[in-house]
Amino acid sequence: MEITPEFDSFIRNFFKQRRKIVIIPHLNPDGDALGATQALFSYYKKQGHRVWVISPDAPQETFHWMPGFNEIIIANQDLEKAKQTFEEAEVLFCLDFGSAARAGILENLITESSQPSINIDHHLDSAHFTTYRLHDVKACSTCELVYRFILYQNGRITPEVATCIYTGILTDTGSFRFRNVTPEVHRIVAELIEKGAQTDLVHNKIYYSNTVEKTRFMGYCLYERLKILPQLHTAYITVPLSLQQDMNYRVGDTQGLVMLTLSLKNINLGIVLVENEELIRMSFRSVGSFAANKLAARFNGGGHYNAAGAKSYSSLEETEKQLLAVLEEYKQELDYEIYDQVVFFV
Ligand SMILES: [Mn+2]
Repeated sequence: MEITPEFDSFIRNFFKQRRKIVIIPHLNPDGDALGATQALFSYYKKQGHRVWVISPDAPQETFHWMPGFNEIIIANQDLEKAKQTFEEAEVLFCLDFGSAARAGILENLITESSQPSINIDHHLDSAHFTTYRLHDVKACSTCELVYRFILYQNGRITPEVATCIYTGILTDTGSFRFRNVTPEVHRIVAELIEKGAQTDLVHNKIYYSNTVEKTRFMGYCLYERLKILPQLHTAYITVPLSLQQDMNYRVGDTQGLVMLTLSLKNINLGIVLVENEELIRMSFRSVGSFAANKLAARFNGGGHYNAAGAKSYSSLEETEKQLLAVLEEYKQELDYEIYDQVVFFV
């Protein structure tokens, strides 16, 4: 993590006064984005600043227990309030995204703002779009960087902050199983637990709080729609729109499905294609040496080494066909035994 002298002096001076702070996660914020926003929200609020989190769209209910969740301003539901808050703000934080476009409806407000702005992010394809930037692709999560950022300011990690940061690390590392997990990540987690992170609560709220509908929906997908390509060590599921209508689908119900495809023995790559009104969402997860983001890039997407995504504007059938053709090209790269690779991990 590198902090330039300019950024350093900004941090040291700017927050001496009480400030009005706006914090923004990316569209459809995940555990890392919200962990980061709510950690900083909680941290700065405790120091007496006025703080608002403005999300481009509604965060999933899964995260309702996070500190300040009910105060989040949802820009696509109340754009006027979002605009007013932007005008009042003296500094903007953009967390867990690397280009203003990832803030959806807030894109122009960010690019046209005159206040100093700070981006904290760990994505590979991150651009410099703010005044100051804390960017490290080696960080397992934006939450890891927020943690370092708070310590850099000699800030106090409260149980609330620790719990939020833990959430981001947990979700962005696939529960500590991706390649981005270094010994340092576990050291940080040890410190977070010492500071009061509610690890059992977070696990329960995120992974053990499914609705009955979601559970049945996932069960149906696994029973009826799972396809295995043994030669390619790949398992995938396609979820057509009609199925979602039949089964009372709610946004977020396919989350977790892709990890289930990856839970199979001898499967190194798991994929889920979800059709919605305008496009197909593609999720890729890998275990071991296969780079999921390289595959996502073939569909103009991106992400992390073992977790990536893309969008397709072709039909579901066409996208599946394209995917199968592209996968053939990676046949050799996909052909490994995860156990043989373990010792070679760097
Ligand atoms: Mn992240």
